[in-house]
Amino acid sequence: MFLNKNTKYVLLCIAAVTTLLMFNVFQAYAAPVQQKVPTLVVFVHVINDNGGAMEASDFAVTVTAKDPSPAIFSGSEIGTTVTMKNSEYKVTELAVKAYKISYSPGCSGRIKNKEAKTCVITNDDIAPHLKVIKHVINDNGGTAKASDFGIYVDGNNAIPNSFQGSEAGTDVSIYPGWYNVWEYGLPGYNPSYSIECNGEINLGETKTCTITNDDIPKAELKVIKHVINNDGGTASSSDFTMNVNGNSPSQNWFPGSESGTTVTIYEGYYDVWEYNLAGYSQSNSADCSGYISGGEIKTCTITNDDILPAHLIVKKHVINDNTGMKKAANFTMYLYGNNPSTNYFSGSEDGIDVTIYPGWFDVYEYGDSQYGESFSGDCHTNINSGETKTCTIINDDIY
Ligand SMILES: [Ca+2]
Ligand SMILES: [Ca+2]
Ligand SMILES: [Ca+2]
Ligand SMILES: [Ca+2]
Repeated sequence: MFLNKNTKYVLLCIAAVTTLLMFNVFQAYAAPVQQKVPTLVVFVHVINDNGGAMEASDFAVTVTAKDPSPAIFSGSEIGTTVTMKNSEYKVTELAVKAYKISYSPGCSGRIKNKEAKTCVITNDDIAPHLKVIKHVINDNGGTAKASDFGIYVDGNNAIPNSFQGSEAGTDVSIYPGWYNVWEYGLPGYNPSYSIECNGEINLGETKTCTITNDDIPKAELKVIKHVINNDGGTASSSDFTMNVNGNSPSQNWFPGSESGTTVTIYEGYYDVWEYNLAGYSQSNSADCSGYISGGEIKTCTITNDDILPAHLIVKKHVINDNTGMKKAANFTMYLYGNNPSTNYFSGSEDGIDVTIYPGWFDVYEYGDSQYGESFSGDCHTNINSGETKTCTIINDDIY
């Protein structure tokens, strides 16, 4: 191989530089330069076990020391390495709403050269807190207690979400978001909800819901059933069944009573009914329907007066002057009217006396094709109390 002088020199130089570089690389791996400045690794840890959504990078960290680098930075769960000079140091985090900050011991103190320390900042989300108070006012004779009311909380992971009311209040843990507190009311109590019984609750917030139930004064309704039997009637007051409709009456079906039956009832519209009996007229006093206020006392009297019945004489007259052979009893009579004593019977030349109550009536018969049929007297008309009317149906044989 032939090399001139210049070429040899260049190769020598390359070899020298290469050797130097290799030596340096080897040095770098084999014996790194000893750490001289103090180092601090800052970990920012976030616990979101109550519905929080912040991340480590949402927290700003400041390091106070001599020449810290970096001095201000966003938090990191994997840690941020900060160098500084031999000095007192302190790590602080900018407070974030609804997170509780805690610092590990390494977050402040003194750091010397060659020292490496660790600081852990923990940020725990603060659960929203809902307090539910049940308040009962019994200033009108009510006897219910707070615990008689069942309370329910609709919301984000509310615990407990159903419980008995308490005057001292019940603490409910809940995640942030919309919520609503409600109860099963009791009859006789007016509920009212405070403003914080529904709405939105945020991390770290405390809200108080008070449900107040005020007893409603009751009213009294006296129901008197009066029966007048001056026309042969025999029913007594207890033969009539009374019915009270309204706001939770203490009883709504009961037998009538001349001395009266007292029904307690809550404020509101009401009415009193009865099952009337045939043969009695019915009249209700003014307070048998309307509106009753708390504390009011009203009396309803339903009077039933026996009605003097009427008499309807139904006669059947048969004329057999051709070849007819039938008698009155061969014809069947029937009638429609107000509660007649009979409505289906055999014809009679003497007449059948039917007791009937006032009102419209109609008398008919089952005819016969051999006989013509005519009505005389009162067979389709009105009858009054105590009146007597006669209806005659005449049948004349045709052939
Ligand atoms: Ca938490
Ligand atoms: Ca009250
Ligand atoms: Ca009468
Ligand atoms: Ca004839």
